Formats: sequence, structure tokens, C-alpha cells
Amino acid sequence: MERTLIRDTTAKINKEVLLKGWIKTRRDHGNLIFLDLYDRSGLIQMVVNPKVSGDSYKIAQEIKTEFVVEVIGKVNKRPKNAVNKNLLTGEVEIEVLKIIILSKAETLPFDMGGEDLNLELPTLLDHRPLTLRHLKIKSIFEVQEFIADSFRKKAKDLGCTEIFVPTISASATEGGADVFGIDYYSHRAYLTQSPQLYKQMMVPVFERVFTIAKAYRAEPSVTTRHLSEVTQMDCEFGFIDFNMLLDLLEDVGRETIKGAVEKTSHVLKLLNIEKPKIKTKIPRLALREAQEIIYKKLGRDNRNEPDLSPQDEIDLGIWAEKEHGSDLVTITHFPTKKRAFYTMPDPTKSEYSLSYDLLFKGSEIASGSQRINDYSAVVKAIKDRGLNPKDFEMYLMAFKYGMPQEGGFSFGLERMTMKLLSLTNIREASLYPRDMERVDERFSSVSKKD
Ligand code: AMO
Repeated sequence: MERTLIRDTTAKINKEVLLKGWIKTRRDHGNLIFLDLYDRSGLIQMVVNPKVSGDSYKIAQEIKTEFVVEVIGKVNKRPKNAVNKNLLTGEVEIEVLKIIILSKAETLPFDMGGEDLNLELPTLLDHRPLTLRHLKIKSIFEVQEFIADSFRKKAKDLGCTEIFVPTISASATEGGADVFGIDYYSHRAYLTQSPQLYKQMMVPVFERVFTIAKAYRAEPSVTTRHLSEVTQMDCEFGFIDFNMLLDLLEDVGRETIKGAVEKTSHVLKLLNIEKPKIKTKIPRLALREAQEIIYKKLGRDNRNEPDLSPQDEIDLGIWAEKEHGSDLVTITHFPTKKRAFYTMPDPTKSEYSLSYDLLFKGSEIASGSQRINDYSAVVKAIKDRGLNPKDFEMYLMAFKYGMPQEGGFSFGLERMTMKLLSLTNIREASLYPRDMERVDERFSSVSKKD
């Protein structure tokens, strides 16, 4: 008999089907054993009745959560008062005729059967291969898939070619100290802090490119918004100006979020998430204007600060929602000194740069700029930062031989997932998060074992 997927059972009432999957819960009512079976398409209730199931009843008595089973059963329509409206297969149930155990599971370290998995974050992450199987945890990554999918679609619509870039590099991309050095066959190399240098070098090849790539940040602090390994979704465009870049940034941000929301409305409902407010016109503020608003509204004087604080971002999120009905707001013109060497200073006021951040629900999800595209100006910018042009020889080659006016941006996949789903910690939005305290296992628990 061919396998039927659980979601297709509703079209097979009164028929016999072969199902395969994992047992999610088991409830015993008198003689009857109720088992919830899960496969990649959904969940269904099964009933094991000693009068119908024969020898399989004995097998069912042994079954626990996460056992993998194969079942032959009859699809029965449930009586009206037993219909489960929260389940796609809630109108039917399976009367088990035969059950085979394909793989046993040890007793779980905690109960996974509830609607929510109420565990502390460290426990949730310590048991990741298991906790990811919980329907609500799993659904975070269904949404994440569609964020990446919508980004990819939008970037392709804009004429970008997808590229795959290295994550081992000869120089530190973004400057600063937060870079992981590696021993590369006795040479010094680095894990890339972003795909930045590679995507720029690809502009003279394809003119417009995009990539979804891993980036590594040796973040020296533990926050709820930072990971040491990030997934960045980057675009880079040739023949643009600053205003075109702002339009492109907002277009990609808007369509990526909208696309993900459209494709996962059932998941957002399950997670009780309100649809974000995504407007055609996104408010734009220069950094100094944004700081002025915060000063006027809240009396907090950050007007000379070179960047937004996390609280500033939250307050600007509230302002954008209240004044413009928008969960997105763009901030431009950060001080040149605060941005990476490749950022183009504003030709009218070089203290500020042609740079931007996109905030979503009060947190930065993307960042970018117009780039310096003149060869000697890039060399000078590298030197001005105390860096050595020799370390950027290959990068500089792209500028020596004809680089048009260009720029781009990068969205953090985990940040976007976190904000869209209102998660309190970015680690929840990474399958296997890396931070100062953990690479798979918590360092504290590993050293205890040693
Ligand atoms: P930036 O460093 O601002 O810019 O990174 C771009 C976006 O990536 C995400 N991100 C992070 N998410 C979690 N943890 C981190 N440690 C982390 N670091 C970055 C954020 C952020 O907005 N090359 C430039 C982009 C460009 O100019 O095109 C860059 O990497 O969502």
C-alpha cells in the first residue's frame, strides 16, 4: 500500500490508509489508547481499540512520545461534537488496524506534549535536536524559510544574480576587533564578518548581485540581539545613487516581510502574532532628525551620539507606528567615522555618510550605504582607518579597473525572524545559535564534563 500523507486523509473517509510518522502525545481512556501522529504534512488523532486492533493493541501499549511508527488504519469521520477545529484533520480520526514500531525513543527529559514548550532558554538550546520538533518551535523556522524565500524572489525580480561567496578571508571585512582569526595551514586568515568585499567585487561582473551568506562576529558581549554566527541577506547594485538605494532598501524590506507574512498566515495565527504594518511609504529620518524627535518627545538628549541606542530604536519604532502607521522606519546619514571604511561620505557634509539602517518594530534589521567607488579614494579610506591597503589587494583590484557608482545593503535573517515573531531573544530565531557561551553545547557544561 502506498503511503498517505496525514493532510490527505480528509479526502479518504472510510478508506484504509498507510501512515508513517512520530507519536506526539498518548492519552489512555479506559481501554482506548489515543495517539497523535505527526508527519511533515500535519497531525492526526488515532484510536487504538482492543476490539479492532487485535495484536497491535499490545504494541500500542508500549508506545511513547517520539516513537516512529507505521500504521494501517481506517479514516473515520468524527461525530460533530468531537470535531477539533484547531486541526486541519480535525474532522477525521484513524481507527488503527495495524501498527509497527519503526524506531523507539527514550523517555523525554521534559514534557513536549503541551501547546507551549515552557522551558528556560538554556534548556531549550541544550536539547535543540529535540525541542526543534515541538510544533511552535518548528514553526519559527517555517517563517524563517519564507523570509529567505521572499528575499530571494525580490532580489531576483530586481535583476540581481545570486552569488555564493567564501566565509574564509584574508582580511577583516568590517574593521574593528570583533573578528575571528583562524589558523589556515599556518597562515593567518579570518572568518568573514560579512559578504561585503566579495559582493562589491562582483558588481563589475554582474552589475547587480545578491547572496544569503553566513557572517561571523566575535561579539564580546552577551545581548538578546547579537549572535556570533549570523545569516546575512545582501544585495549590491551598480549604477545607482543614494535615493535609488533608499528606494531599493525599502522595497526589498517591505516585500520580504509581506511575502513571508502571506505565505505563513496559518503559522502566525498559531503563534498569535499580529500582522505587521507595512506601508508603501516608509518614513525616513536623518540620524540627527531622529535624535531630535527623541529629545522633543521624551527629553532624552542623545543629539550628539554617533549612533542610535537600543532604546532609541524602540522609541523610533513607537514614533513610526503612531505617526505613520508603519512598523518600518529608515534612518540615514550616520557619522562617517562610525561606519566601515567603504562607506561614501556625504559630498555636501563629509562628517556624515551616505548610509542607512532600516528599523522594524523598534530594532535594526538591515544596514547599508553607497560605497566609495573611486580607486584612490578607497585606498585613502583604508589608510585613514589605520588599515593596510596591502591586506586588501584583491578587493582593490576591482576598483582599479572600472567600478561604477555602487551600493547595497544587508538584512539579518535572524533579526528579521525575531522581530516578525516578537521573540524576546535572537537565539530563538537560530537553529543552532553560536554566542560567547555556546557552540552547540554550553561551554560551562562541557568543562564540567571534562
Ligand atoms: P551590519 O554590520 O550592520 O552591516 O550588518 C547587517 C545586518 O546584519 C545583522 N547583524 C547581526 N545580527 C545578529 N547578530 C549580530 N552580531 C549581527 N551583526 C549584524 C543585522 C544588521 O542590520 N556589510 C554591511 C552591510 C552593507 O553595508 O551592505 C554589514 O554587515 O540585521
